[in-house]
Formats: sequence, C-alpha cells, structure tokens
Amino acid sequence: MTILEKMADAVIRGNEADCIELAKGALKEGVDPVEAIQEGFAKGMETVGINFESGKFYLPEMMLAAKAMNAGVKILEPAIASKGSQGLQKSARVVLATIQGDMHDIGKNIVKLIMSTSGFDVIDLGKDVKVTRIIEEAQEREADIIGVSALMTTTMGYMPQLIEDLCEMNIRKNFKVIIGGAPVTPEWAEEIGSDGYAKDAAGAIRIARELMGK
Ligand code: B1M
Repeated sequence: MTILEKMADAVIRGNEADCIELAKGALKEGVDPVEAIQEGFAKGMETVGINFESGKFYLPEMMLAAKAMNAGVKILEPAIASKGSQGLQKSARVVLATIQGDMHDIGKNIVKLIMSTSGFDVIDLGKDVKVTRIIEEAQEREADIIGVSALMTTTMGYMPQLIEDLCEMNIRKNFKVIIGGAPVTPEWAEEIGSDGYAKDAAGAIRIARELMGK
C-alpha cells in the first residue's frame, strides 16, 4: 500500500492514531499536504459514505471516520498554511458556511483552509447556518463572495433560497455566489442561478479567482 492508500484505509477504519501518524509520515516523505488530504483521507471518506449507504457502516463508524480524518488534517494544516501564505496579499473577502440543517463541515473546512492560504480573506460562519444569517454577515462584512456548502440533497434546497432572498433584497449583484459539496452539480448551480460551482477546494479557488477577474 502507498502512504495515500494507508491514509484512506485509516479513515475507513476510523483510527485516529493511525491518521495522525500517517499524516506525520506523509509530511516526512515530502507528500504535498493538499494531495494527502484529497487523494488520501478524502478517498477513504468516499468509501465510508458508500459503506454507510449500503448499510455496511452505521452512524458510529461514520462519526469515528470523521473524527479520525479531522485529527489527520490538523497535522497537515500548518504545512498547507506555511506553503500557501508566503507573499500573498488578501485578494477578496469570502463569507463561507455550511448551509442550514447541515452538520457536515469537513469539506467546508478544507475549502476554508485552502482558500485562506491562497490569499482569500475567509470568514467562516461554521455549519448549520441559516440563510438569513449568511446574508446578514455578507452584508456586514462587505464580502465579495458568498461560499456555501451542502452535503445532503435535503439541505441543498436552501441554496436557491439564498439566491432568491438576495434577489428579493435587491442585493444579488453585490455578491458572487459559489456553491459546492458532494451532491451539488454544475447543472444545479446553473439551475438556481449561482455564479459558480466547484467540485473541490482547488476548484473553489479557481472559480473565485475567475469571478474576481484575477
Ligand atoms: Co453524513 N451523510 N450524515 N455524516 N456523511 C453523507 C453526506 C451521506 C451522503 C452518506 C450516505 O448516505 N452515503 C448522507 C446524505 C444523503 C443525502 O443526501 N440525503 C449522510 C447522512 C444521511 C447523514 C445523517 C442524516 C445520518 C444520520 O443521522 N442518520 C447525519 C446528518 C446530520 C446533519 O447534517 N443534519 C449525518 C452525519 C454525519 C457525521 C456527523 C457522522 C459526519 C460529518 C462530520 C462532519 O462533517 N463534522 C458524516 C460524514 C463524515 C459523511 C460522509 C461519509 C463524508 C462527508 C465528508 O466529510 N467527506 C458523507 C458521504 C459522502 O459525502 N460521500 C455523508 C469528505 C470531504 C472532504 O468531502 O464534504 O464532499 P466533501 O467536500 C469536498 C467537496 O465536496 C468540495 O470540496 C471539499 C474538499 O475537496 N466542497 C466544496 C465542499 N463544500 C464546498 C464548497 C465550495 C466548493 C467546494 O464552495 C463554497
């Protein structure tokens, strides 16, 4: 097994200690920390999702996997931060949240980490954030971009509400809206009239830079 495969496996087993050790090992071996997250830990999490859906795993296994992945990501975070922040100027302000009703924040936290180390000024509102609060904060903080994550088909339904509320308040043009999360698709993004969709954290940076004309 490669170290990335071992990282995926440690998440599937929900083994926090192994995730920590493997993250340290990956850094020692010179593996790119972003690649370690995306191609290592996150791959394991994909399998966890498949196992949960098929009834092979239950909620406790999913919770252990999430805890283990978070612990591993924590080890990698400083390496991403020190790599990314050198010489960058804050380019645009992003208000980021996992949408209301949705407690999934691992992916959103990765988007936050990678965007903030790529020169964006990211204000993270956390998870399960009401649409009304997202809009209030975006206005108060004079954000350029509103970034919203949803991991469930049920909570995705709040994304069009966000866009509709912005339109009704006559402030739609003040913000670029980027959406993402496992069930979100480019077609959905187009259908609800968001400005952009990203499949992963790197994509979020790409689209945010594009929208800011950089
Ligand atoms: Co739950 N869960 N979960 N879960 N969970 C899913 C989402 C599910 C698909 C599993 C399944 O059935 N296969 C399913 C949803 C089904 C549906 O859509 N209706 C599900 C369910 C049902 C539930 C509960 C209802 C279970 C229950 O209680 N019976 C419950 C819901 C609680 C709630 O939200 N109200 C629940 C709870 C949990 C845990 C708490 C145990 C845990 C979350 C812990 C946490 O986040 N702090 C958990 C987990 C871990 C998962 C899976 C297995 C993994 C999610 C994850 O972290 N992936 C997930 C299965 C799956 O997604 N395939 C599942 C790793 C992460 C790096 O990827 O989040 O996709 P992701 O983020 C990526 C991209 O999507 C993208 O970039 C990230 C990095 O590359 N991205 C963006 C994300 N946001 C973005 C925003 C952007 C741009 C890109 O722009 C702004």
